[in-house]
Amino acid sequence: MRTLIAIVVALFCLAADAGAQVDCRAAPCTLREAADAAGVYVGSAASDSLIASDPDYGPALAREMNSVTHEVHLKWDATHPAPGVYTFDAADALVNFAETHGMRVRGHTLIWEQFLLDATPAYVTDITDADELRALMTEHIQTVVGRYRGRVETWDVVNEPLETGGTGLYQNVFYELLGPGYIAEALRIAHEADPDAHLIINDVLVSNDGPKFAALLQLAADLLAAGAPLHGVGIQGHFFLAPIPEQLQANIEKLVALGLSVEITELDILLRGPGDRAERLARQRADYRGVVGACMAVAGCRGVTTWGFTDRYTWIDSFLGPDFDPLLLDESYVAKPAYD
Ligand code: 9MR
Repeated sequence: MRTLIAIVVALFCLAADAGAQVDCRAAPCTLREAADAAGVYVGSAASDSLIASDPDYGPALAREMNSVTHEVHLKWDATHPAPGVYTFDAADALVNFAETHGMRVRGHTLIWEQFLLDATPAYVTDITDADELRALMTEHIQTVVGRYRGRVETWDVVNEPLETGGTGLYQNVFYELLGPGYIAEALRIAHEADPDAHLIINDVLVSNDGPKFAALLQLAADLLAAGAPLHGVGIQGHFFLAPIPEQLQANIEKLVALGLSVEITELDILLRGPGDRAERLARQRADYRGVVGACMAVAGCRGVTTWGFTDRYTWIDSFLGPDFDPLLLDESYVAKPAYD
């Protein structure tokens, strides 16, 4: 009898422990623990090759994040570099890592074609026939989404559908040959390939109340009115200029009012402006707080993904130069003020 009671007590304690929640106000916790406790995603762009080459990278990623996004290896030029040729080793490696560590995967991205910076190979942009492009787009989305059916939770189906500095649809090869309906078509193909996947469009420079946000809101409303399977919108959040727009929360609310989810998908905030490093770090901290606070204030905002997590590896180094240190951990994986 005593043994039976001991077993029952032990089982009760185990169950109670499994259900215990971290209280991050009572004691320091990781970002991931804080996000788990709040029921939101905190994620990062990441690379399988850095997991392999830097022994500190993978453990820090899994410790701090409950979500991950391939920075380059799910893009068209990586998965489908030539007609009929698919390469998934690098993409698979990060998906496997995420599954091993219980992390969500955001699939970035199926369609992204722009003049300056994109991921679409020339064999696609050189196409001049609409039927040929439609068939190729269909094959690409079916193959990539189908491969990760049930494993990639969210897809950035079309990345940056709007002109970077304008309000019209970006006049890329998909728009030119298939017309503005290419976005709804891409969403439908992705939905067929994985009916449970969360499908979003994702754009940049849409955090203030300028005309580009109005265009994004209209695009989302038009897609819903057309019956397209659009479930959410990503606000990238590459912030080059201070301060963080005060309208961010209102923009999130307007998208949520359409019945869509929102997530901040590519956050990085440059160290910039006057003052010494400590002052700039404090400003960066306030700006991170502003963005995360805007998301957390709206129930339909699912979480925040930063575009990298350590200043050791950031695309800003090659885009703008070194020392902008836009992320949450420094080059030695030590938490910066913004981490709080
Ligand atoms: O950070 C990414 C960089 O390493 C790649 O070379 C580049 C092209 O694939 O894409 C960068 O990520 C972009 C993202 O996919 C879409 N929004 C803008 C990001 C920064 O350019």
